[in-house]
Amino acid sequence: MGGIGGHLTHLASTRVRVGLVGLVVAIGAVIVAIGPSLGSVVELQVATARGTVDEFEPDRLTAPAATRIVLRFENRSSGPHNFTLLEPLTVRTGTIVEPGAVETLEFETAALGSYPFVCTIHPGMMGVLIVE
Ligand SMILES: [Cu+2]
Repeated sequence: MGGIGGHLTHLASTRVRVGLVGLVVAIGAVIVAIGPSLGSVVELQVATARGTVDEFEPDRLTAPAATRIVLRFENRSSGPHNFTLLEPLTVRTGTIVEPGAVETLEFETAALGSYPFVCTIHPGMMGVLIVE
């Protein structure tokens, strides 16, 4: 009796183990899939050019979609500037960021695309955030 019964029990427990491994793999895949919304944060840095040239450095930022962004804006120039993402993001620093000042913005990226940003004080001072 013991021989066949033991063999069947062994088969059953093997099947349970395979099932558990599959479950763990499935849960892992779900965590990877929703990872970006579960606290992963992308840090971006953007500054203004040193001196008197009205430019962002860099003027092209990239970030993944549906991700929490912490963006650090530093005004390295000798005049006031701001960092203003245009609609639909509408994320902005104060209107006047004094020379030497830093402002940190937090927001979430949405759909893929190009999101222009400007300094509202200086026409033509612009850049783009590419969500890819
Ligand atoms: Cu400016």
